[in-house]
Amino acid sequence: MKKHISIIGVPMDLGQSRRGVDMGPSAIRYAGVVERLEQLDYEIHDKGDIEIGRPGKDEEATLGNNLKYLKAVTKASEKLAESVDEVVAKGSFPLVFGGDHSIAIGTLAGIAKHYDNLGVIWYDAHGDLNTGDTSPSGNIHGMPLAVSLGIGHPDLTNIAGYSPKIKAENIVIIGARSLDEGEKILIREKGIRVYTMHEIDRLGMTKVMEEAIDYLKARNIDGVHLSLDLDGLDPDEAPGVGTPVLGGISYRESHLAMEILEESKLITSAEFVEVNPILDEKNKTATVAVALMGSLFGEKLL
Ligand code: HAR
Ligand code: MN
Ligand code: MN
Ligand code: MN
Repeated sequence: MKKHISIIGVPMDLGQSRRGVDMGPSAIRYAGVVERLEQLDYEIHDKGDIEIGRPGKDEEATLGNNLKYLKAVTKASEKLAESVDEVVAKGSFPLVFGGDHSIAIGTLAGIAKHYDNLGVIWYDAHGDLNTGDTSPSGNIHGMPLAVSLGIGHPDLTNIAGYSPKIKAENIVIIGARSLDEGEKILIREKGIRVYTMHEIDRLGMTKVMEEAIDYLKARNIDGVHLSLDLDGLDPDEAPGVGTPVLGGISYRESHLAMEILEESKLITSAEFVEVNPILDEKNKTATVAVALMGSLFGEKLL
C-alpha cells in the first residue's frame, strides 16, 4: 500500500517582523512539491492552509509582556495542533509548511501526544529557545523550542491542553550560529545536544548526522520530528528568509543530511519553515525546500 503524506500549510507571519513569510506555503506548492513527492510513490493529501486570524491593530506590542501577537499566535497554534493531531491519528505523515517558526508550537502540540518519547531534530541557525523574559525581539518565532519544553507563557506552553511536549534530552539542534545569552544558559542548564557550525565544519555532515541519529536511538525515541528552518542553510543558497545569518549549512550538506535521515527511517513528521518569497530570488528558497523534501522522502538519482 502507498504511504500517505498529508500537507498542511500555515500562512503565519505574526511570529516575526518581516512581512511575506505568510506566502511561504504558496511558494512551496508553486515550486512543485506535490508532483515531486507523488513521483516517489506517496499518496499526497493537501489539506490546504490553516486560517490565520488577522490581529487587532492594538495587538502588536501585547500587554507589555514582550510576546508580539500572543493571542493570534495562540489561536493559530490551537488550530494547527488539531489538524496535525487528526493526520497522525489516521496514520498519515504530517508535512507542515510555514509560515514563520512559531508554527512549530502547534505542530509539536499535535504530534507529541501520539508518542511516549518523541525526538526532535531542529535544523536552524537559531536556538529558538527564548522566552518573553530573554527575547531581544519579542518575536515568538524565536521561542517555539522553549515553549515545547514547557518553558514560557502558559497560553503557549498549554496548547492542546498538555505540557511539556518534548524532553530536553530528546532534542538535537543542527546548524546553530546565532544564540542569545538566555538561550545559551538554557542549553547548558538542560544539557541540550547542539551541533553548531563549528562541529559541522570540523566533523563533516555525515558524522554529525550519524552521531545525532545514534544519540536519539540511545534515548529510545519512538518517533522523530524534523523541524527545518530554511535559515539553517547559508543565505547564499537560501536567501528568502527573514533572519539570515552568514556562514550556514550548504545546499549539498543539507541534501546529505536529508538522505542520511531517510536511510535511518526515523523521521515520522516534518515541517519546513521561514520561506519568505518576498525576500527571495525567483522562488529559490522554496525550490531548495522542495528539493530537500525530495531527498527526505527517498528521491535517488539512479
Ligand atoms: N534569537 C532571535 C530572537 O529570538 C532571532 C530569532 C530568529 N528566529 C528565527 N527562527 N528565524 O529560528 O529574536
Ligand atoms: Mn488516501
Ligand atoms: Mn527557527
Ligand atoms: Mn532560524
